[in-house]
Formats: sequence, C-alpha cells, structure tokens
Amino acid sequence: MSEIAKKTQVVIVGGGPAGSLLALLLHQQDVESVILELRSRDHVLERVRAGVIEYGSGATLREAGLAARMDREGFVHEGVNLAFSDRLLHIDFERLTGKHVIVYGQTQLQRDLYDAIDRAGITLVDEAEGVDLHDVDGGSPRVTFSQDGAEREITCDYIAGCDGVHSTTRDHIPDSIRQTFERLYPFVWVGLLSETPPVSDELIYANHPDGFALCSMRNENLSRYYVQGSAEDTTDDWPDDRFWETLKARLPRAVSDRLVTGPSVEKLVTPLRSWVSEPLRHGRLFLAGDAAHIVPPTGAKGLNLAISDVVYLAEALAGFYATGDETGLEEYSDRALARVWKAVRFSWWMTSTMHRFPGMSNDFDRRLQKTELEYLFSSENGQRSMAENYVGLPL
Ligand code: RFL
Ligand code: PHB
Repeated sequence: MSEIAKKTQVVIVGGGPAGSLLALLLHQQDVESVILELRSRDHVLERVRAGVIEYGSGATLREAGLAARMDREGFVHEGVNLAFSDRLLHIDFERLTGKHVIVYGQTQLQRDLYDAIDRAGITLVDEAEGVDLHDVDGGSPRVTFSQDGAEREITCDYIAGCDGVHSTTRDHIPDSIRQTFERLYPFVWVGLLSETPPVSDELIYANHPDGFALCSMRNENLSRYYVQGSAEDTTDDWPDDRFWETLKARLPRAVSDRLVTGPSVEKLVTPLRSWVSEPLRHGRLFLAGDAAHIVPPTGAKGLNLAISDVVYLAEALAGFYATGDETGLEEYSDRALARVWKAVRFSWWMTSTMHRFPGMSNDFDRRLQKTELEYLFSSENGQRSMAENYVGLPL
C-alpha cells in the first residue's frame, strides 16, 4: 500500500464480513472510509467459517450488487431437516414463510467483498498492526497503527469497530457504561470439511442421546459436518475415523447408510457461547458484528447479524452525512440490539434443544427437550416459528 490517506470520514477496524460490507455500503452512499485489517489478505480469504445466508442478507447483498457469484454458485435451500429418535422432520421454509436461505461459504462471500472493494478503489490496509484509537469521545478521533514498520495516523469523524471476537476497539467503551451478558455451553463443535458429496441436499440438524450432529455442505463435492464434542477437546482428540464413526452413529439409519466419508481437508474445534456487549456506541465509536456479540453457530446467525448491524450502521452514517441529522446514529445501538437479541434467543433455543447437556441423562431437562422436539414434530405453528427465525427476521 503506497498512499494511505491521513484523513477520512470513517475508519473501519477489521476487514471481515462486517468491516468489508460496511465500507462498500458507505461507498455506495458517497461516504469515504479506510479499512484497517490486522491479518494478511490470504489469511482472511482462507478462513473457513459460516455457510448459511438468511433470505434478507441475500437480498441486501443483491441490492448492493454483491450477489452475482452467490446467485450463480450458492445453493437455495427451501428447508432444513431435524433428526430425532431416528425420525426426520422436514421444515419447509418456502411453504411456511415464502422464504429460503442460501448455502454459500463465508470464504466465498469474503472473496466477493474484497473483489468489490478493489473495484471500488476503497483503501484496505492489510497487516495493520497495533491499531489504537484516540479521542473516541471527543471531537476529533484519530486512529494510529503501524504497517511495514512505519507508524501511521488517520484522523476521521467516526470509527467502526468491526474487529471480531477478540476486539480491542470494544475496550474503548468505558466499564462504567458497558454491560455484558453471557451464557457458556459446556461442549464444543468439532467441524470437518471433506471432498465428498454431501449426504443430503438440505441441512440436517440431529439431536441424538450421545450428542448433536450437523450435516452441511459447500458444493456438490465438498461437505461440511459437525459433531458435538466435550468442552476440553482439541482437534487431536478427533482423528478422522473417530469423527466419521461418531457422525454416523448420531444420524438416522436411512441417512447414515448414504454417508460418503473421506479424508478431512480441514478440521476445527469451536466453543459455543452466547455473549452480548452493550451499548454498541460510545462517542464516535460504533461496534458491529462479532466485536459486539457472539452466538453459538447452531442457528447460523453470526454472519447474518454482522450483515444486519452494518446495514443499520451504514444507513445511520449515510443519513448523517446527507442531512446532518444525528438521529440515526443515536438510534443505531438500540435498533441493532433489538434484532441481535432475537437471534441470541433463537440460537440459544436451537442449542438448548439440539444438544446433549452433561448430566442430562434422564432428568427433567431431557424430558423437556424431548417434549420440545415432539411438539415441533407435531405442530405446524411450532415449525413456522422455527422457519421464520431460521430464514431470518426482517431487517
Ligand atoms: P470476523 O469475521 O471475525 O472479522 C473480524 C476481522 O477483524 C480483524 N481484526 C483486526 N483488524 C485490525 N486490528 C485489530 N486489532 C484486529 N483484530 C481483529 C480480524 O483479522 C478479522 O478479519 O468478524 P465479523 O466481520 O463481525 O463477522 C462475523 C462472522 O465471521 C461470524 O459471526 C460467523 O462466521 C459465525 N458463524 C456463522 N454465522 C452465520 O451467519 N451462519 C453460519 O452458518 C455460521 N457458521 C460461524 C459458523 C462461525 C464458526 N466459527 C469458526 C466460530 C460456523 C463456525 C464453525
Ligand atoms: C456450515 O455450513 O458451516 C454451518 C451451517 C449451519 C450452521 C452452522 C454452520 O448452523
């Protein structure tokens, strides 16, 4: 990067989906920004993460002209399946809500966003180290960082903290006004990617007495599977053979008989937690995406919340620059959090309903979980509520 502006309207810390999309939405509304990303471009583009794009997220990307490849290569899923007691329940999104989701890897979406950033000529500084914020609650905020050993400074009007779960921008919200809300779940997900045909053309979420399992996919020859593991597990505890055996045992027979296994091309262990930091604004700093909230992956909501946050934030910032009216900026935190908490609720519900909790052998909680699933299997209204949340509540 040869020339980095010394002044811009918005400095965006973090070039993940939240930061990248925010820069693009601002650019389309004539607001200038600079993105500072800690990691290398290759690193950001290679991270394997989310897979499910809500109906409204898809529409947002389409309206912003960012969905050409997603619409070509993504897979429209008109429903999902829940497995329980060797039975499979198909939740028909199209029939119940008239909407669908798109299965499209976050890896691909990130590439689409970076390509669009390059085309738009937005400055994205890779490997920006030691990013620090100054005068966040004063009139002239500054962001300092180093790149290739050179110290840099950018002055700006506003700062967007889109720096993910380990956010440091968040630390600039004083403890005296910050509240956090947390629920830890006593297990992990072990995820495996394999170059094999997916076992099903729609996702399968399985509740089994031994633990949860999920069958997902990236394309016709790339499958993504997850199984619930113990809280202290690492990938070393999950050689491929153990993973496949566990997955098979947790799926209904009719599904496991069809499962094609193969060597893993990627494997991860991810803890599950629900966590929200409030408020999302302090002075001239705004938080968005994982920097402000984490949900367990069971509801497939994290990336989608990053998208809805930045839609609201871009609207508020662009509104301010167009009219000088700060109402949108003042309302951003409450507006975004209202939607965030609904996804926190849904992800908590799916996690609680679909996993085995240690110590839950035959007790009250297990009975309730069984009853929750029996209700869902028998009630179209229950299924409609699940479908409505899964395809995504309106923005
Ligand atoms: P990201 O993607 O973590 O990006 C943050 C960026 O900030 C950079 N950064 C810094 N940059 C500058 N200075 C610093 N000091 C910095 N510190 C960090 C980082 O390098 C990074 O590039 O957060 P963002 O943009 O908020 O996006 C959030 C999503 O990535 C996340 O919520 C989803 O991946 C969650 N998630 C899922 N979400 C869905 O909507 N649907 C899914 O199906 C889904 N499945 C998943 C998931 C997450 C998973 N894992 C690995 C936790 C499945 C899994 C297994
Ligand atoms: C994925 O494909 O990685 C995936 C799908 C659904 C989830 C979580 C992850 O709920």
